[in-house]
Amino acid sequence: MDKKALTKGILALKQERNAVIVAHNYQIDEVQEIADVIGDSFALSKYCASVPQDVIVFCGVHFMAESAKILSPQKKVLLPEINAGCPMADMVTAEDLRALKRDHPNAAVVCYINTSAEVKAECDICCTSSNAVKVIQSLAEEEIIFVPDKNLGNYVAKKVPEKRMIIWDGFCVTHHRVTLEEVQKAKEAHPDAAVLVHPECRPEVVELADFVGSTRQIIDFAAASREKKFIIGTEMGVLYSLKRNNPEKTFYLLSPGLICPNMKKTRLESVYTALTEMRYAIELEQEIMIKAKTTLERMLKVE
Ligand code: CIZ
Ligand code: SF4
Repeated sequence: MDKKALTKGILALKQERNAVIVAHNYQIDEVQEIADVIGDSFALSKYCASVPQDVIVFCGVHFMAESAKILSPQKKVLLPEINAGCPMADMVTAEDLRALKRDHPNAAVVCYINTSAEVKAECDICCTSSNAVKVIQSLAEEEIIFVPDKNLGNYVAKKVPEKRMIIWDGFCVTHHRVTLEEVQKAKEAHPDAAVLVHPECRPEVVELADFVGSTRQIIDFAAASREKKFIIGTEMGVLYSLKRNNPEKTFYLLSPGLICPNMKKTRLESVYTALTEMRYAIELEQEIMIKAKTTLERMLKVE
């Protein structure tokens, strides 16, 4: 089937199945085009919980579809590509975390949203890259376990020096690949462009940025800014919204390495098949789901 036929088929199936399609900011353009809404993982999960449809097609990676399921346990949440995972989320297991908690019994346990439902179930509170500083500031405990992203963890630690942070050694293979030399070169090539980067990048990269934020914050910042040119230090999928929302502005990707292979697994064909075969449905253990929901909901109270 060509793109036109696939799009038509997807729209028809969406009606038939009473489904909503959501796409993460890192998805390929064609998938973002057919989605009902585009956004970051948490905004999409909240959106899924608020709509009347009872089938959710989550175009993203595994932990994101899990979060949607946790917030909408009664709905069918489909992840079109079952092997679309997040290597960073896989860097910490519930068992690893239980061992760390035994070593630090007084610490509050904070997980980045990029974690499995099992890991979330072991934590006190979740955070995103938009609210990590606020979440950690909201905690009474002085000692904080933070999993799994060391770059986000170190970025937050600098902003909350009053806390003692025990940071897991995980990282995003895509953002961590960006080097200091690449930022220096990009700034030399485009001296009049503002540098916007994600906190999953290395500290030396973050250090040279004009603005540090989540995908949503980068998209909002570029729209509100008086600047006309931007160097973008996050996954290339955000260029879709950036260009569409700001046709008069110019965006340069900081590094050609800023591409997440897992996010690119979902194609129009995957969405079509997901709706035809109702696959792959996310199923979670009841107990895990209840505990992980508490972890996510505690974050909502901080926002
Ligand atoms: O929470 C998300 O969607 C991720 C992983 C990144 C971001 O900055 O939006
Ligand atoms: Fe995971 Fe990084 Fe891909 Fe995001 S960009 S899904 S953190 S590997």
